[in-house]
Amino acid sequence: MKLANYVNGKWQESSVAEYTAVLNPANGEELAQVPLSTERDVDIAVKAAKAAQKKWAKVPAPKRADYLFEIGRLMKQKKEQLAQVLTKEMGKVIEEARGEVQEGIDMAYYMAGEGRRLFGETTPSELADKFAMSVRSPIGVVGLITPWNFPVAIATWKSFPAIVAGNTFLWKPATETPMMANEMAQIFHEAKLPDGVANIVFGSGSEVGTAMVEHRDISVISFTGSTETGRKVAEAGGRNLKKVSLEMGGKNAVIVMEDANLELAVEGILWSAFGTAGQRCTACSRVIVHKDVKEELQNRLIDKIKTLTIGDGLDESVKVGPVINQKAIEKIHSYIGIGQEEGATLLVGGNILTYAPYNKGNYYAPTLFTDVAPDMRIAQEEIFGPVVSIIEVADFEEAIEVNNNVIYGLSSSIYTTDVNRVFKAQRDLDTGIVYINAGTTGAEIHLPFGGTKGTGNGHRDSGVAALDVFTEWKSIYVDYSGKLQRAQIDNEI
Ligand code: UN1
Repeated sequence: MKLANYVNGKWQESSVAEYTAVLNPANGEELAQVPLSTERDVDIAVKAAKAAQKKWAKVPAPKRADYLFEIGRLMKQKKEQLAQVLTKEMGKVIEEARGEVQEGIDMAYYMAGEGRRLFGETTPSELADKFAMSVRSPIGVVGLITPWNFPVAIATWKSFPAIVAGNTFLWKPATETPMMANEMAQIFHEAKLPDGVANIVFGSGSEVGTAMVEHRDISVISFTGSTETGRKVAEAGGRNLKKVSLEMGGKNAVIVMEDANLELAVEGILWSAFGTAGQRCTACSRVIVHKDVKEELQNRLIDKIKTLTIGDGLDESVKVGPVINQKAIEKIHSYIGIGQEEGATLLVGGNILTYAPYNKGNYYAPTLFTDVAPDMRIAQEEIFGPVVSIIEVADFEEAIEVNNNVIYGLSSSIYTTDVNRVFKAQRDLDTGIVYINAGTTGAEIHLPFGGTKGTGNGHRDSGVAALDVFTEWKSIYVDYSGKLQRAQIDNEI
């Protein structure tokens, strides 16, 4: 199957006939061919999006929302089909794929509701017979650049608020997961979204992504991906005076205090560290544990990790699927040597699964390190795979300090039964998302999603906060006094 860009309501071949293969990470099977489009394709799509936006902005927001209700309904109807495609192309286990599609459905209905809110403010004017209010205005054409690890959910976090607010978009999905984007194109089409509102151009970050960031008619770039690429996007976006919203890496920790329910903590760590084979921005890659329970927690984790079933995510009994590609395998594996050289102790895993039936896919054994010092590279750098480091601490204060002592600030978690510690932790953990007695993953779509420090640049996906990325505030003053009234001058009593 050769995929085609979706531009102005039609599937259009890229202007250059260069393609790359989309491979199933579970078994290496070729699933599709994705075009490597060019700057010219971006330009054509932006022209269509720009023309469509003028009309789209005039459609009343509750009407725009009706399309989202329909998109949500279609996603729900096709949930199983979408989940199957997602597992095949990305590798996450089918139960999680269903969860991810559900995240998209939730976002559709939630943002559709915003069509009847999009609240601004009315406020008294300082002058008599004058009215003041603020409204959210659409910005224009927005550019969305999304990663392969959540190929549908993250795209919905960005595209749905964008369109309900009256923008049109150009979306560049990751080349590893274009089939999900193609499924979404079909849904946009079936929902009869007006031509040019949703546009998808496939291709590389260096060609298509760069063309988007440099394009004068794209006003906003919303990007989720690596810190390295995010920095380039921010630099180019800054030069071009674009609003740039970035969602990047994480080095998320679960803190386990001596008074924690250990059984619960073990479950939370396993789920958030090895779910999606550790390939979530929110995945737990550090466990910060109080010295009194370290041994016990460690032993329980070792036992449980050994029971995790690894394999093709389409098999319902599998808990850990493959990682995305061979490059990821190499990166993950390189950290095993780095950790051991720095003096960490490898407890479980640390190997590529090279024997049948794993030899056809990209499988990495769930891995646990202990005696990790907080400043070791395995405790500081994002590995993006099923690798966890145990760090021992003496008390609560040290646990918070270790948690915060990384360049990232996405998600954190603490297991404790002490209510005073709970409130101190939720105040002092320097991350955009904090969990109490739950692992580091599992964000819900109606709350802001994003992080502090090197994780982002102050914006948020999801929740009402997403609307701030895709709207401009407009302040409106209506003077009905019939005379000149000068603010700050004619308002003395
Ligand atoms: C991501 O890893 O980039 O909270 C997104 C979670 C999911 C979203 C993760 N709802 O883990």
